[in-house]
Amino acid sequence: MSKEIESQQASVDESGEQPAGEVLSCPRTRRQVLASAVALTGTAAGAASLLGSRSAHAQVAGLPGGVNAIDPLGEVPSVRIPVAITNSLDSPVKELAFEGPGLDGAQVFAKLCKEEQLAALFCAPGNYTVINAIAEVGIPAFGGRTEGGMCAMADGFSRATGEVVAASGTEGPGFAHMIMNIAAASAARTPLLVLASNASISGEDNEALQNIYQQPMTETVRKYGKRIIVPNRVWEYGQYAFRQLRSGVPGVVHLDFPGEVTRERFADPGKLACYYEKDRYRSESRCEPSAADMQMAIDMIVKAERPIIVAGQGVFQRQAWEPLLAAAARHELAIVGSGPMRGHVPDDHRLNASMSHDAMFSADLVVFIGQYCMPKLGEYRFNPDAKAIRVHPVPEELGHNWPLDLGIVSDEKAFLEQLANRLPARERATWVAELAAAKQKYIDTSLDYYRTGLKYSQDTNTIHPQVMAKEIHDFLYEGDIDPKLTLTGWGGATCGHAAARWLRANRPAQEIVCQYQFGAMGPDLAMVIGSALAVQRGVGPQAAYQGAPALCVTSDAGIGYSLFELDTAIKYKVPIICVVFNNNCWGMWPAAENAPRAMHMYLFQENLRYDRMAEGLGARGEYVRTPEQLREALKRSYRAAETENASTLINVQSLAEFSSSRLFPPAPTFGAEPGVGACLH
Ligand SMILES: Cc1ncc(C[n+]2csc(CCOP(=O)(O)OP(=O)(O)O)c2C)c(N)n1
Ligand SMILES: [Mg+2]
Repeated sequence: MSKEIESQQASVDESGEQPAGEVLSCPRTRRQVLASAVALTGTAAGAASLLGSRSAHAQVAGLPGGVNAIDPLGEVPSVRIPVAITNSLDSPVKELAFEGPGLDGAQVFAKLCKEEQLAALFCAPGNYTVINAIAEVGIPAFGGRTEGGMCAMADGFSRATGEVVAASGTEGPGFAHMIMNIAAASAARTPLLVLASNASISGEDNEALQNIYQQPMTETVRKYGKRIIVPNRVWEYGQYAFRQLRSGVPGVVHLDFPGEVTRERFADPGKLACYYEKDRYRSESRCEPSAADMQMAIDMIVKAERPIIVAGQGVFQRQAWEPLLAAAARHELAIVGSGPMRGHVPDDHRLNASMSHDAMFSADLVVFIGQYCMPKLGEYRFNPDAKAIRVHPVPEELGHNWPLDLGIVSDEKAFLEQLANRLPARERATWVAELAAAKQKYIDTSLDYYRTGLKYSQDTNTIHPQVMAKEIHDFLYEGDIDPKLTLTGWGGATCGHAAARWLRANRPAQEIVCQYQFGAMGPDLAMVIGSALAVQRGVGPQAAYQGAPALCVTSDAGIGYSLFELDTAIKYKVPIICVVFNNNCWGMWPAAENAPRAMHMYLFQENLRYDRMAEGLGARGEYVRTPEQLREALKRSYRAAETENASTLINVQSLAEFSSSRLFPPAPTFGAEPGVGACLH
């Protein structure tokens, strides 16, 4: 047995949770599996029929909790979900009680997570005692292909719901694989609980397997972190974690659980430090605006000619879109949303300025509410001389990056409720007309880009990114489908610019901005699968759209990071349509135009078949080179998603050259911010 497997087996054995042999033994040959099946069925006739039969599928006793089909030799079995997975998902929830043998440290922590209503856990195996305990208490738990992918999935679930989620990986390699997506979650202020370990305190500093100093690795991308070293403080540190996750501006919390902590048993909760309930270790109290601040804000808004509210992520996080829309309607305020999810300011709302970039510059008052990630002057399309109010739950943030005329410490919802109640009714016909005209201009410009792209498509027999994005737009929002129904997410550079211009968010968290602020290529598909799992379960703002398919636009570079999570989507029956913009390259290749010996580093083999790779993972594959083919593929994929929970990868064959503004103008650029196309703040 290898050293690694030996040590992993030891840790699972020690937890007393899981019969190690079946699960962890090395993969067996087909004949060995059959032979053990024979041993279990106990007859030679059974052996002959299993080994020789070409008839109906037989069964073999296999993994605990599942009896799996076994195929006749000579046939290539199809990809399928084993019974062991279905049975495992249907297994009863474990009630945790200190009576009897007591609870181990991992179970104590799982108990706290359950009481805190942790929305979901995403992991690749490792940190075994902790992930097992969390799954066993009935918290929705998902296992997938890479720790990085599962971390992005957790982030996606949270971006779609605002809920606290967890991502876990094994100490060392599993944790290290998560780091890009932990940083992406941190940039997006996702309430993400990162859990890691499977190592021991006793193994520190002596070259033990997989031991690295993990806490310093998240130092700059987290709100709070701790390697728990005193076993009876496991409940207490759970409190620290959730106090941080559920207060103020959310962020990443990172806890490490060495074996000494997870294995310790507690039959008496009195032995645990600070063992008391959540209403005593944290508070739901929220800060109201002071009367003077509120009055000053109202006076400034009433006095302004062209006021605009930037409804940041905090408005989504506090589910404050109703008072926002009420305040806007009452006083005819322009509203624009910002953050890693879109739709808390609906794109189809008459006062929505998300496409009115040309009018934004004439706003004379900007009210930032819950803007977690603050732009600098000039990074948003507002006149630097416009007056600025900022409403934020954390006082230290006020004045950061953007000079203010009024800073207000307040909960976003509390402020908006007061605003909706106290603003006088008012019409601002000129301002509303300016917003509408600017929106029309944006749409006309987009259509110009599309027409240019269509010509390029016809000239090259490939699909230009603007054409891809417009086809998706028409299919999701202009056809038979309810334009509020489908959750989307997008990434990639050349394709991302185009997708961002054409995707719409007509209700809260209908669109996920996968690369928000951090700009990582690659988490897109995994992140959208996580969001789609929230839709599948109808969590939070996704409740009215439960079961709807989700659509991801990603790139050929991006899919390299996430493709295998299609296996995870299919395993959990979550219907995804993944559109891969295949331009045979990293779209930044123009950066090497003057460096001939560097160019190869930017390019892939041409005409790779991501659709076929997806088929190998059990998904449907579609290959398209014309807008008509894309239209038909979208229809087929959506139908399969709706009727069979099937996932599809659509390989949109394009050209590297479209990333060059010299060869195929205009230049692909991200849109002005804030609003549609925003991904930086
Ligand atoms: C993980 C990661 N690696 C590298 C980069 C730098 N980068 C930004 S855009 C880009 C090209 C992206 O190519 P692709 O994702 O295929 O999108 P395309 O432009 O081809 O549509 C690169 C390399 C990045 N942002 N993130
Ligand atoms: Mg590319």
